[in-house]
Amino acid sequence: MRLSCELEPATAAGLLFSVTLGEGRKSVTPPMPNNSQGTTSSGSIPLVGIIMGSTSDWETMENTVKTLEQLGVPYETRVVSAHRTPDVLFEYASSAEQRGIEVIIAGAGGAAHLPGMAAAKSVLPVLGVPVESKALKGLDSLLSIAQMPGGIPVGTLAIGKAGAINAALLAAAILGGKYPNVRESLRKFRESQSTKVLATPDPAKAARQFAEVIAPAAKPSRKKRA
Ligand code: RP5
Repeated sequence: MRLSCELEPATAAGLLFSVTLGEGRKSVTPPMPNNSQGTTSSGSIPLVGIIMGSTSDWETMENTVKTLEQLGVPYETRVVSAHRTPDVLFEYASSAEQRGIEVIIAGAGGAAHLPGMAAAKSVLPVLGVPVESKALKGLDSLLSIAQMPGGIPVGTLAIGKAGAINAALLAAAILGGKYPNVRESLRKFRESQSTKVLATPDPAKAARQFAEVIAPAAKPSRKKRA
């Protein structure tokens, strides 16, 4: 059986990821308005492949995208389900390296096999983001992703938003060894984060200032009736 994948030309909805199985052809529709290559410098080849098990993971994985955008790291996004579209997963993971992807970030929830299976089909570093599940609050996702048997590692991040942000930062740290501009972006990100924390050393004082000075000044003044 022939199995290949290709990117369709851009459409209004973004790029479609197509899978060819033998003579048949199946297009997987985008999960979100811009399910596509996202870059800050247009035309850049994606270095990070962000995959997720379902469109319902987007709320979490959007944080990975936002963080990579802040750092100026080109990425692409796809819904690739280990359980519902296993052939797409195999094709995506096994072709990622030759397409120029250098790090895969995989977010999934529940019995989350996506990161582990992606890691099994590629020698690229795979970072797993456990998406918070309804039933077990993401503990199931965390254990499914972290407890890989020896031999196939998945770098596992925290559950939910924090993990999604950190996956992007860790991907940037990995890429920083090869791309000095990415390392510099990461350094600036850290500096700006420290500056923000140092700007509010005493939250009690800041809250008092807000209540006494800023909030009253922001209130619309009431006009007196004649
Ligand atoms: C996993 O199942 C996905 O990663 C998602 O977190 C979870 C639930 O998927 P939906 O039923 O919301 O599509 O494969």
